Amino acid sequence: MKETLINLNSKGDYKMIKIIKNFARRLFSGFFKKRGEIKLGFYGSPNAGKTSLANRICQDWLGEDLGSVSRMPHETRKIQIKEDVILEKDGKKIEFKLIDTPGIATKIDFEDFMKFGLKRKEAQTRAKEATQGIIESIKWLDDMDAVIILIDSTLNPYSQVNITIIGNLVARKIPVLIVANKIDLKKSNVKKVQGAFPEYDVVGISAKNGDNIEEFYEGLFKLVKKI
Ligand SMILES: Nc1nc2c(ncn2[C@@H]2O[C@H](COP(=O)(O)OP(=O)(O)OP(=O)(O)O)[C@@H](O)[C@H]2O)c(=O)[nH]1
Ligand SMILES: [Mg+2]
Repeated sequence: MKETLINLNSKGDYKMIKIIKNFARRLFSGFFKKRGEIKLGFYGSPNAGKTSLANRICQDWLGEDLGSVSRMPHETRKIQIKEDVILEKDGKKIEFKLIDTPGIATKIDFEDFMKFGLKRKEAQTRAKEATQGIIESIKWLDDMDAVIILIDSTLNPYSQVNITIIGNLVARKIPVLIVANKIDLKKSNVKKVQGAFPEYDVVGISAKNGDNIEEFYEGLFKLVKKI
């Protein structure tokens, strides 16, 4: 390699070798990384609508679902991934790897699941899996290129979970788009979500009905530019 041609005697030359090495490393890592694929995570509290939004995107662009949705919290208890999701806007194509994560909660009580009709044993199993799921969600944070945070806009946005997720992403310099979901419901208050996180872009949608989904896609393309 070119490095061998450089005289190794002075400190300046060592510096030069380092620069060339770093340049080569960057160049090659760029070649081997799957080009254009953006790892997009869906994060938020249980029941915020992460899987519903991921399903909507997959339906819009692939014609298939990503995962199951339920009224009962902690429906997603394992990371679920959909690769090769290609979105197109204004002639620009972007390839995503969608990563739907288990809802993050500060407390899990198996008896809450029994209120949804689960038997004690089933409820205990779900609680155990949900706890594992939260650990998995947090572990995956580092792997994301960008993150969509889903917030149920009918609830108080100043939750410990939302504040902690956003704080972690800021620390890791991972770009964030906040989606205030469930705008089809009367109690929805998108302004309150925007007020809680004034430095972030907030898009109000209904993942269930598809309301305002075009604005969401615009926000997503804007988010990608921040990576
Ligand atoms: N009214 C309304 N309900 C919604 C909307 N989006 C999701 N839901 C409902 O909210 C519940 C939870 O939706 P999910 O998509 O499973 O939520 P999640 O964030 O993936 O939940 P976990 O997997 O438990 O973390 C389901 O009953 C959905 O039908 C929406 O825009 N409007
Ligand atoms: Mg889910």
